[in-house]
Amino acid sequence: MKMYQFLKTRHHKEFMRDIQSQFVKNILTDVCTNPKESGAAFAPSNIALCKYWGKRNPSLNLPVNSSLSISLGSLGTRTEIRLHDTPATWADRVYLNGQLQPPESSFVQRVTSFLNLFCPMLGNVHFEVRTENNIPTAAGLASSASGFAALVIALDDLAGWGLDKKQLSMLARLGSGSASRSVYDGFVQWNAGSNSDGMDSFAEPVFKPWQEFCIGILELSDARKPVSSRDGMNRTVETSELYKSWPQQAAADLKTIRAAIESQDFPLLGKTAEHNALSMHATMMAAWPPLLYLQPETIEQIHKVQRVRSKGLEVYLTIDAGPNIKLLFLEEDEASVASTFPGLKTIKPFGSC
Ligand code: 2P0
Repeated sequence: MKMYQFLKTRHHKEFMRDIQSQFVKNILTDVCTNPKESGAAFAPSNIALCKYWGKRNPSLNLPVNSSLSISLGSLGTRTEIRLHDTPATWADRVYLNGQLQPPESSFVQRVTSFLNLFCPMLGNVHFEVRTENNIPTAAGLASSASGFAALVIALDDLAGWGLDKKQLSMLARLGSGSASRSVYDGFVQWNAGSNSDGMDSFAEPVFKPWQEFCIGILELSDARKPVSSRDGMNRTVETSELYKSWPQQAAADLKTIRAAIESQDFPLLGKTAEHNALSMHATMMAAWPPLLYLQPETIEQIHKVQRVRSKGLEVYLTIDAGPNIKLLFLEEDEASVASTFPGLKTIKPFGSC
């Protein structure tokens, strides 16, 4: 059995829970719990310019490579959480955008199994979670990133732990790797770390605002992706010969993107981010069974971006594990980019949306 298949077995899930519970205990060792009735938080969504692709430890969501993202300002998830002490028949209730979700749905299962990791500190309780996403639907923006970040920060608010951002980032990471970056605004670097206990794998802010920086969301398809990012990256690590060169390239790209942010060198940032995203897709296509998230419309738009760039429009692209494209450009080109790509939704991470 391949490792990515083994990761789905009950045996592995139980093993994973033990490791995650221990990790949560380690973080909360010297912390006092002082719960109130409810807690609330907002966390932004984020888009990686240097992608996270591949785990060195799937139980603790420890990545193979460090990554760097940009948070999307006021686009993200707002979550409110309440405690209910028993009755035993009561189950956790999870609302998404005002709708009570079926307990057997994968969304509820993921949220409740994450929250259950914290039950030893909170007693025999049930949770009521109300979560609202204002991310454009079907835009291919990872709602698990802002979702788990908002959930952890709301839980900290409810429990009165007073955790710092580094601890919040590590706990959000347990829910979803990219969530570790969503505890901050602006440019954010998630350090892969090298320790097996996961205590050195957390995100940090880059502290370099760039007012003119724009992101354009090009929605091309709202089809549900056939393979989740999680399964896709595990399969890539396991079966893609091309993946062997990925960690080295990602490390070099991260360094270049950091330098481009420092010097506000937009062409350098743009071309490195585009190269990084397309290289990640190359590792996926070389997996077996192959992972092809790009649709015909995606390929068409990649050609278009290259064509308009060759005519002098400074626009670059990045793509996550899906068919939609995110354009990168500066405010001075906003009008030209918008007229070239009809239907584009522009986000200014350092300004107003
Ligand atoms: C990223 N992605 O850096 C990369 C680029 C998708 C492509 O992080 O298994 O949902 O929960 O840690 O965070 C999506 O993966 O995966 C992702 P898990 P996650 O944004």
